[in-house]
Amino acid sequence: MERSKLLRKLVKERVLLLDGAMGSLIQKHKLEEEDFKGERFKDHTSPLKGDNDLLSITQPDIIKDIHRQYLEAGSDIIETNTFNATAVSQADYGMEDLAYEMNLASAKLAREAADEYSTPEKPRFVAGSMGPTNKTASMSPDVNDPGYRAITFDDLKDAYQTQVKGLLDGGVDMFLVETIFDTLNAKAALVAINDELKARGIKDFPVMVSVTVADASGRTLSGQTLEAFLNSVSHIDLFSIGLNCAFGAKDLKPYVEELGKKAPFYISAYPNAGLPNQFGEYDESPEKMSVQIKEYLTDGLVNIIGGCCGTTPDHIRKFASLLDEAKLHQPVKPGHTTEVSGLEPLKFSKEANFINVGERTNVAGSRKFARLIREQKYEEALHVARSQVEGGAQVIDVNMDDAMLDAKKEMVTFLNLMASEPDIARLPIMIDSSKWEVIEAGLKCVQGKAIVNSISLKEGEEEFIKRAEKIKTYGAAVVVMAFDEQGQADSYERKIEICERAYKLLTEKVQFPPEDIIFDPNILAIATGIEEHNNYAVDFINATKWIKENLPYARVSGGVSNLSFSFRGNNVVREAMHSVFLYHAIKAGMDMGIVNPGMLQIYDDIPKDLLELVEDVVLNRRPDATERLIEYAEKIKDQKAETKESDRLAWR
Ligand code: THG
Repeated sequence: MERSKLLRKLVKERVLLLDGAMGSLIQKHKLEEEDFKGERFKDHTSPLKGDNDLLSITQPDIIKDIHRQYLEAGSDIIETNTFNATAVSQADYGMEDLAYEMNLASAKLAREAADEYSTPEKPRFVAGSMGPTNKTASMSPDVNDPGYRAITFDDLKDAYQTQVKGLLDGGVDMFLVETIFDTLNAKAALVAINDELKARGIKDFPVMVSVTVADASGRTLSGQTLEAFLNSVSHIDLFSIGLNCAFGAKDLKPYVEELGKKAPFYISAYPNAGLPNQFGEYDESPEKMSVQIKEYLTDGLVNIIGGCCGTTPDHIRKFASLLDEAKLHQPVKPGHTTEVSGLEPLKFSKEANFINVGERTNVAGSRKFARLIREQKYEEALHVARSQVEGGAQVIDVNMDDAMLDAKKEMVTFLNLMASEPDIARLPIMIDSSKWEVIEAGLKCVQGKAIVNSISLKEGEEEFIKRAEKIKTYGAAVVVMAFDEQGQADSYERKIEICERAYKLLTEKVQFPPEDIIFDPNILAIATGIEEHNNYAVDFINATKWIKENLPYARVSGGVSNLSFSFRGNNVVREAMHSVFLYHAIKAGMDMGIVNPGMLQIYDDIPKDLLELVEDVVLNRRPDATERLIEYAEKIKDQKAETKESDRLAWR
């Protein structure tokens, strides 16, 4: 049987046993500088003591012996000695060029050891260990320069891909992306795995991910909650998700439990041997630790169990003796709810009703924001983002498309700056650009699950599919505009025709999760004086209803402020138009809207006379509706208007 199939069969039958720590067993050998260097690197200029991953090349017998000890103890899965075997981490030792070879050698050693012990009754597996590296892609190491990053997504991804190649060539059965402290690093690893498997035409290859929490807040070092993290990596059909390192088994337990309640994957846990003692060492005995591990097993929390820092073959042997009492964890059924994330999760649900996306951080939609970006007043630009959060935005739309700006550079700069503000970074990001390269650059900056705004069939099916595949690989939801080769859909028929075609392509050709598709059937300006525009709002509302009834799990969004462009300068009328429109569109199923969160009036508070005029316009109820609303607008000229009357006339 194919090894991946065998693994999937076994995990349904029993809890699988991982191995324990490698480092503490290496330490017992009291290796010195020359042992690390071996014959081959005796002239290497920088010190190599401590480069444990190098030992797979210079001291292979020691590493293989450790693998054997864990296999002897009963491990079903052993991890390769490659936690730091990337060019990124090896740079500390001047060994970055050796990354591929280290992974190859380590994978071979583990493979050979596993094969020695493998029997038909107890097959043994090798997991390619991929650590987080010593750099973090979504945080700045320099407190005075929060937008700075010591490593880019692309560099990390390339380094991981080299690791993946070595591991695959050496014969691993699965990957284990572990001790994740920054989800963006993990996403780079997952993209590397995806790309390499795809290049080799490998279809079914198990991937395990294991996150670590920084402290009792239960968040990662980069600030994400567990659920936000889960949303960031769930686009991949993972073999398992879980936790390692962090605390001892006792303190890790509630987090393992939480993941198990939410994740549609098998659950793994490999805690440290207790909390560190005064010397920073972990020394919980096998007996003591196994009391906790037993609870994991009997409570049905896990499918894969093992040990991290401080655990030994004796720990693993003890765990092995408990497996018969284990109750298997049953992964939750995958749902079809749309879930995105920043540092915190955001779920589209009945309770959430309607999701507000803040429109103000858009250089094309706000003169003030455009000026701040042009003048590089980022501190103040961040205030714009923050005030939207305070005003009730649940997602932040960021758009840097302006002929005067380097949109890609500004997108990266601003997203990195936002990431350093926990009150803003809480929210998922909507990456808004008409340029694909800007979108892709943005996707490489966010650790959360973002929303791409947008793609469409404007440039044909091939380009559409290519972009959708990329977005799926990065793990984002997507806004799909009702736009095709013929242009923008402005009628009901065109809107639903394009959305249906896009839905089919996405779900059938790309296997894009339908719940991550958000259609935007175009909110266009009404009451412009041009008769053909009069039914635009009605068409949008009807198209929304059709989409929600005919395209399962897909969502509907739109840029609400577009609707009232012809009343620029008159915020009273604009707000009333938005409220009336949303009142009807939400009833028809609209899930989300790009809005000015500070400018939403409550429907019931709209003065009765204005309400009637606005309903006439929005619902296209009478031929003179526009004229009548304009008349009213002239009367109540908004004093606080942001834009001048001359602008309004110019627009007309
Ligand atoms: N669909 C999708 N994305 C979109 C849109 C859409 N992104 C951009 C836009 N449309 C939504 N965002 C805005 C932002 C601001 C305004 C309208 C839409 C707006 N701005 C004021 C104006 O022009 O009068 C600017 C006032 C000022 O300068 O402060 O109305 O439809 N997927």
